[in-house]
Amino acid sequence: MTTAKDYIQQAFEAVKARNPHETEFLQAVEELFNTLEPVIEAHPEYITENILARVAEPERIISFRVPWTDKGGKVQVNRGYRVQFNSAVGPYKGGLRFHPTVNQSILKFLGFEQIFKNVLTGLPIGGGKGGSDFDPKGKTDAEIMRFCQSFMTELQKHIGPSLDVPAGDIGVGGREIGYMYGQYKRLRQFDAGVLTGKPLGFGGSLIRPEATGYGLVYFTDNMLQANGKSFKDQTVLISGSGNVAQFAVQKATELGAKVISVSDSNGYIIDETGIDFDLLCDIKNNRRARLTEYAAEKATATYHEGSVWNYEGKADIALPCATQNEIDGSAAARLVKNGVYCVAEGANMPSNLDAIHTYQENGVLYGLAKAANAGGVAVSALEMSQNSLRLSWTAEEVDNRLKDIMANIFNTAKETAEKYNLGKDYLAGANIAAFEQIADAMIAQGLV
Ligand code: NDP
Ligand code: 2IT
Repeated sequence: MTTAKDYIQQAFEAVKARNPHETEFLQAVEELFNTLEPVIEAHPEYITENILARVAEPERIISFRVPWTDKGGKVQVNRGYRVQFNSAVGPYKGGLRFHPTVNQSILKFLGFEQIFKNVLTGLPIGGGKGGSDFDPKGKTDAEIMRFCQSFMTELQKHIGPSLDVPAGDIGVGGREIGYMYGQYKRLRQFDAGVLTGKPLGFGGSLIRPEATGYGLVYFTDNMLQANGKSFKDQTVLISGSGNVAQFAVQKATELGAKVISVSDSNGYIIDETGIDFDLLCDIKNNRRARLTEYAAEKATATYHEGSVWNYEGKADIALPCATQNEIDGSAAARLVKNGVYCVAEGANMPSNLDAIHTYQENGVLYGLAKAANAGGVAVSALEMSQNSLRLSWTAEEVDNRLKDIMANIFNTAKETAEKYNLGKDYLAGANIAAFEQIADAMIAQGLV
């Protein structure tokens, strides 16, 4: 009889052999598979059903040409994708990323993680992700609009409110969703539920812009409180300065923390008096400018080139909110050395496998991305509900639902870890709980 351990290893080797160059995807699969031995031991049918091979293969990947004209009238071509990974519990759901680094491996890692994140929310949404290697930086509004229109002209053939519901991610916010929604409507019909993260005037939900950052802080607060701590008077490092980072700054500050950093892909700000949320939002959202402007305008702030994870000062809590693999083993060791006892992930897969290992060896409270940043997609699912009901809920109602969902996710991770005698391993707890639900749903639907 194959043991759970042997099965996991064989299944991972097979995924590697099939996707040899997809390093980010393999990393996400390895991280999940590494935690599954106890649940596969408890469910021998997962081996006979070969569920690991099935769950690691996307149901469908769509890849397409996106031609558009730049402001000089020159014809440009980008590549667009949608990875429809798993629909066992609902329509494919997940963001669109516009960034020059986008490729199939990155979208497969994001789509794979989305399956488990989404089921943790307790809402009926499957896993998907998409995007393009288009670089929005420095583009005019009209260029962004033409790109979004061309992208949606193809994508609309493959999505729908009960089929696949995209949203934002890096490089895609309310402006881009608005342009894509407008094009969808011209080609199809008014169908508010086909995209989430829409502006408020045509079906968007209150609290969706805030949801990932707020949800991250709610999750972390639950994790801290379960361990006799809180945000009060804690020094917090945040990376990134986009949608997720901004609202994490705001909510952590509201709960009594002092957030001393934000960053972008060039450098980082340290502001010992606490990051000024209004100034940050004005620079990033209204002026669409760089963080150097923050340091130029705020006397207490300093700007430093490079990664914020090179910072050598003391801190208590780290909330990475920029991008994948921003924290490696040596950065994680630096955090531990400088007093960080809690890391929770607003970004997707910001910690590489060495970094996770370092947290675990040092007893760092670790809130994995799939659990900690699920607030964004959770409120997206609430936006879908409101669109179906043709109603809008108040900010307070959505925020209260978000708080409940994040508390439930933390409790699920905690209780599952306890059930399998894994102590405070919330990574394993969340992975196991999510995987079990997906595996059982797939098996109950026959050979899918
Ligand atoms: P934004 O585009 O609003 O902001 C992205 C931020 O990350 C910017 O500050 C950007 O800096 C920085 N960044 C991007 N790429 C890199 C890089 N290669 N190195 C260093 N910094 C980088 O995106 P979001 O805030 O929406 O997304 C941030 C993270 O959160 C992503 O990992 C995303 O997948 C994840 N996430 C987002 C959700 C959402 O609802 N939006 C939900 C759940 C997770 P610069 O301006 O220099 O590029
Ligand atoms: O990574 C994510 O969860 C998101 N970018 C949000 C996806 C969504 O559908 O709101």
